[in-house]
Amino acid sequence: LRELSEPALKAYVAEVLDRARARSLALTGAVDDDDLVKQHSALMSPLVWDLAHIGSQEEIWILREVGGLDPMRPDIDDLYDAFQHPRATRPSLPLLGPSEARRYVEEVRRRTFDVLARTPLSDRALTRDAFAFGMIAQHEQQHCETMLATHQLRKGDPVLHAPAPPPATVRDLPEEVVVPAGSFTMGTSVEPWALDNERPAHEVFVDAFAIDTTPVTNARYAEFVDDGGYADPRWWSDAGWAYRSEHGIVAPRFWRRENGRWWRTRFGVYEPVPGDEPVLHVSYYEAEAFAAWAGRRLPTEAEWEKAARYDPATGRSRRYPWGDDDPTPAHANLGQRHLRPAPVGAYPDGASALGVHQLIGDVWEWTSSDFRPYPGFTAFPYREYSEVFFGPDYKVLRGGSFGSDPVAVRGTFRNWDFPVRRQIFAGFRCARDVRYGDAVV
Ligand code: AVJ
Ligand code: FE
Repeated sequence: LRELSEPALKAYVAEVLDRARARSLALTGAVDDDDLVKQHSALMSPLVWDLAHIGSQEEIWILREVGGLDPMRPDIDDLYDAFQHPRATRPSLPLLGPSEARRYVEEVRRRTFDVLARTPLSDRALTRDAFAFGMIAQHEQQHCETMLATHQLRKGDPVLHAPAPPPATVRDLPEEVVVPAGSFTMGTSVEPWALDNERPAHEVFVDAFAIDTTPVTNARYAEFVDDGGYADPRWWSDAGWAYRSEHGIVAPRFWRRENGRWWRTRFGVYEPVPGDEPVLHVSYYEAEAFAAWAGRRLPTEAEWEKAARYDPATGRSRRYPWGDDDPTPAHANLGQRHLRPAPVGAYPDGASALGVHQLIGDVWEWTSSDFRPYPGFTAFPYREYSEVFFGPDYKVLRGGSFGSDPVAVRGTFRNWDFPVRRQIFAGFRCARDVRYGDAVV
């Protein structure tokens, strides 16, 4: 972005905004109006709320803040403020109906393109006005991933369709990669569209560790389940055991045992659980229990980022595992191109310098780290984006899923959620300590 001329930067902004809108309209257009206004799960908003909320945020940050325009609909600001109304109460609000919501987002977008045309996106503005456009494109795509999770919870016939992801092309990958002790640069001060919580760049010393070459697969996870892992308190933290007991959890969300094998429903299609895909729809507590059962642990956030970005040949941190180039379909399973994770070994071109695969795309990966600010953090452009979530209640997830758009995923991108959450597209990989004198295989 930094090297683009102003017209090229504006064309890029237009492209990412158009791509986000195409996805929002596909996700909200796939079901009828009754389905749009209904709540498919207490964890999620009605789809029509997400749609108008996307427009409302765009109105606030582009039309009012960048464009200096007066509010179009000051009466609706409060309805679409995520902090005013918890998700469970959103269906009872006097929300815009489906056609009103569509008209509203369309009108906001028309004015956004007017503001884009008349706003200089010079070098200085790259940190302010151009950031606002990047933030709004990322925001819409984040809600597209949320809407995709709502589709997964929705009952009924399949309405979303996509081609299968690529098959595994590398087999017999080593089980783990050993990363020697040393410091690396975590976070970024230069990535133009990095959000506040990814900043600033800072050096972090990381002890030697080993990390799984690929995310944990369904086949491996099923061994834990079939070994009675959900019934054995030895593997669970106290909080995890309490959660599992209270909710009667016996397997990943959407799994069902039938005729001696595991099945699942995926966007309305009932199918056998594919053994070679990364496990999906597990909470942090389940990931933690699996790791304990396997004699391992979850990676810290710093370990994950070092495995993804550190290049031992140059000592630098890359933007992405494969290098500094933006993601292409050869690198990672992103952008809802495929509506499922790819099998492990499907993306050799996306491997990191250290040889770790599928860090970006496929499934979000739980880390053992609480969501905390980096040293030198400053909230930008508003406290409610990240700052109010810092603390022990949220765990960090890294890497993005098949449902995340490339504009909203980076080597530095940090996602966070409660450790009980399973409706998100989350899996994990394991790590372990490596002590001096350990055999390195
Ligand atoms: C970063 C995914 C945790 O969806 O709650 C959307 C992103 N922030 N609207 C979320 C977000 C405001 C956020 N996560
Ligand atoms: Fe939002």
